[in-house]
Amino acid sequence: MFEKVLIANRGEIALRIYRACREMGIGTVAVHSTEDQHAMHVRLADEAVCIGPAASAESYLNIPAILSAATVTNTDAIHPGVGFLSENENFATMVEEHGFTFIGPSADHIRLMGDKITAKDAMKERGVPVVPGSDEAISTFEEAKKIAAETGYPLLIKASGGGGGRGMQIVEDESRLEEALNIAQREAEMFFGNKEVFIEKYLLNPRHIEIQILADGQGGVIHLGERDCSIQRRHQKLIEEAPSPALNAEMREKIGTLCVNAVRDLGYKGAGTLEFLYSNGEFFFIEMNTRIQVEHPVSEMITGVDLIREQIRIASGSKLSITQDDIVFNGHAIECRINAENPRTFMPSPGTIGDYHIPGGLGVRVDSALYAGYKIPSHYDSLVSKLIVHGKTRNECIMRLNRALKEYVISGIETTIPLQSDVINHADFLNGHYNVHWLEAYLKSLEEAESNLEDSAA
Ligand code: MV4
Repeated sequence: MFEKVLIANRGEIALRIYRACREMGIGTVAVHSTEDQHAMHVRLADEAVCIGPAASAESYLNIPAILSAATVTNTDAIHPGVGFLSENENFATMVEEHGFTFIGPSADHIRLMGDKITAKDAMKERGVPVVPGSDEAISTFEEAKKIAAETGYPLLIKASGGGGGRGMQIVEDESRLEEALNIAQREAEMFFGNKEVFIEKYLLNPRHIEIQILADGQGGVIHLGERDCSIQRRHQKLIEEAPSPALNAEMREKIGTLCVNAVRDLGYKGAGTLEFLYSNGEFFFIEMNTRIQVEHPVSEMITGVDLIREQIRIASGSKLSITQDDIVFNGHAIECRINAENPRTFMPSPGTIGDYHIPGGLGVRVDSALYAGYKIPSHYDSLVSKLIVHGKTRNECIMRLNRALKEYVISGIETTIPLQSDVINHADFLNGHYNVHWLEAYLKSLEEAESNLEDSAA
């Protein structure tokens, strides 16, 4: 096992990794920007190294500075966390070339999944259902028309180098196809430096359901069920839950087994997530994330498996200590991503935390690097806390989440807590009747109600 791990990240995920290392008796090295000198991840870690100025490009994305920090501290392994360098194949390669262990999959698997066309092909070949569309990049209008004749309209043009919703074009009919193809290709080149685009049938009101897997690279592969992440705005998740209100045990077992077999055949190693669109009772693979995810705690809460600990064990060469039969799904978990943002406009709201009180009690978990007096920098992601609640049933979980959101005091900044309170008490959420468009439609209905009020006042 490693003696020392460098955590190449900040905020709540850096603390999450620190906690796993501590419990495993592994020393920790924090890296930080000048702006983050007083951050909690720096205060907790055994050692800390400043790797550059506030701008991420010069600090948390600064590969030479991070490798130097690993060298001077005699680090064994590097955990990239989420975002930043976590899915950068070049970073994974450099880490290994410098004699450190990358806590994550191989650079080859990161590359394979980073390209959405090769990712889909790899999964389709291995029996995982994918969205109908082009199996290869589309370059000409003629090719696009041919695929459109098979998929029908509406269809979606996506960038192969994209993901997370950037650079997509919805096409309603053939009159718009040529122009949309040109726009998509130009944007793909501009945003991702890869002009390859592909076509999919546009699914109208899908849920976003993802499957968590763990693979040791030695034949041991398990799934930890699904997470329903459909409550999103502009591709930013706000609430995630497990299990999904849309699935039963039989459906979970079926899709989970398909994922496990594909991932084993790929020779994949580490934690990973297969993202699906779920529509009319069917799963369609769209992307695979080759990192741990922000919402991993909901899977931990219902399985009792420490996913970060498993990532570290796998990277150190251990086989999985658990088999699929050891995974027992227990109760229900919901995560609220609490952002330092206005709860209606989502404008960032950085600032200094005044009073700070975290909720507690049975089934309540807070993953956060906040503390009273902490100054939230404006340079980074606005996620400041994750409130994760577990209950025996979905209903118990929602009741508990209600009281935990009410207990949580974060003064000095605006947060998304009021919106999350409203959403979890909405009839649609209570019934589990939502899809990826629900939140935007809800926000729009709030705006319309407001403008009607203004009209009647005038
Ligand atoms: C789709 C889709 C409908 N049909 N693909 C957006 C983000 C990226 N991960 C995939 N996305 C979508 N792909 C087909 N063929 C609808 C979306 C989509 C979406 C997906 C997941 C979560 C939220 C979303 C919001 C809008 C659109």
